[in-house]
Amino acid sequence: MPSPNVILIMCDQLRYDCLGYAGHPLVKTPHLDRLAEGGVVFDTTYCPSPVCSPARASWLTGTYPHYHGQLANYGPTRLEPEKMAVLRPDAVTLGDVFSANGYRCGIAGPWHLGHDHVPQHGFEEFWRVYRYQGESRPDILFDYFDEVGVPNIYQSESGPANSTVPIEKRRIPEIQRCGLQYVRIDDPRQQRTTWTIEQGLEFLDTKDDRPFFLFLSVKDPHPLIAVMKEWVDAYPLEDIELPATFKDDLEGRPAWLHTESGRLPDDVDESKFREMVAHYYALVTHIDDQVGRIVKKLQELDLEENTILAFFSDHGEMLGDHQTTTKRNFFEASSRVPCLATWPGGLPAGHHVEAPFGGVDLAPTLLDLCELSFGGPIDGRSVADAIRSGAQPAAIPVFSEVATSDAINDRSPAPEDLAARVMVREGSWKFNWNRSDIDELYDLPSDPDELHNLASDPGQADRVAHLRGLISQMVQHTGPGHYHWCAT
Ligand SMILES: [Ca+2]
Repeated sequence: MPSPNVILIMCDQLRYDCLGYAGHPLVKTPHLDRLAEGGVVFDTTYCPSPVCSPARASWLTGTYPHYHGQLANYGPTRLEPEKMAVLRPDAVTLGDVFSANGYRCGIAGPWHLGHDHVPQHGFEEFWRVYRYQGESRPDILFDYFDEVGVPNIYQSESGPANSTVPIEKRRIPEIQRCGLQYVRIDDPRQQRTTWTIEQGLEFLDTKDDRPFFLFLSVKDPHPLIAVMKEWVDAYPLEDIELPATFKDDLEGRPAWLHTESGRLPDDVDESKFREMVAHYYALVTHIDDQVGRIVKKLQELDLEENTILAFFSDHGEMLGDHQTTTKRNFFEASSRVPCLATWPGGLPAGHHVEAPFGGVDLAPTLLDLCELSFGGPIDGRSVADAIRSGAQPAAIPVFSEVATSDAINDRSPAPEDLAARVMVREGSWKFNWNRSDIDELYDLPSDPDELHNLASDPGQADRVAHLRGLISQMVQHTGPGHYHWCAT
């Protein structure tokens, strides 16, 4: 059989449980449900870092942030090396490996790893990256909005004064406080995921003799949550339940969680919040609909049988869990993500991998399925052999690392902020080692809502020591970098 094609669809801020196949009682994702039935679902996947750029760099390199070195979010004003906000130039990504092995590579959507306007890392031939960082022009997506004459809903308030969209239609002040802006749009051409998918369709339509690697970087359902009314109407507000931990006072948990920007005020307007959730669900359904267009195109071009399609999210979304929105913590909603892979010609249908799966494991697994490898040190491991035969890979600990919000958003280049927290999940246990705050230990089967922090329980001292040891080993495997504080 010729080398398989690979399509990577990476969403941004999609919760692990907001999918039909994951058992959500409301969210409609018929196309993804069909993919799950026809492929391999990694039921318990953790992102390598619960924030954008560090996570993306990890998914693409199979390495944790301490090794790839992108510890903060990229932004055009964050180019100094000490801010650690740009992917190391010598980092080896999936694009580099596929390109070096004769694949035609293409990317559409945000790159978000540094110098977004410069084609790089194997994607030079088809680089349809919009900047996402707001004001920089030219921007391929913003130029498209101008070209077709639709209002640019993604233009931020500080953008050009000639924007045709009134500010009140771009941002909803009450919810902006909570970090999750939402708005309805009237014209489907205003939607950025639609545009990204259309670039992907063009890439597929121009296929040549080479195998291909297509990376579709879907910026949704990250705010701004902009979605057509028809999808929102599918989610009546009276059906939407607030999470069980919506009023969590965080007693016994680290102090930093109280002051995060996603922390909801005690008097949050619950009906407005439900409205935001309805828009989030609606946008997930829109993403699903767009994934369906890619699948249909593969069928039309007779490419489905020998194309590996992986779908996942860079990190999750709290969506009100623990009185919080967005991410940057290790609670399940923030650190767990959906992840599935289909390949009708090479992977079994309906196979569920139950053991925890690390975000750094996906890239080496995809390469292995194509009989390729990174050829250098990485943190992840391939589970290709197990999933090809419908078996369960051996359970190993999985990790996640994150900086403080100050470091992520450019206010602090201090190493103690850039490398602040590490999570390990082993078996039923989750341990969070917080550099400058109390640690956390949760037994997930008996405490799925992560309300009872057992880290200071004397009866758990041996377990805590063991889990710290796992983290120490992990960061030393590829060198601890700024995470030297947990290397001993
Ligand atoms: Ca993100």
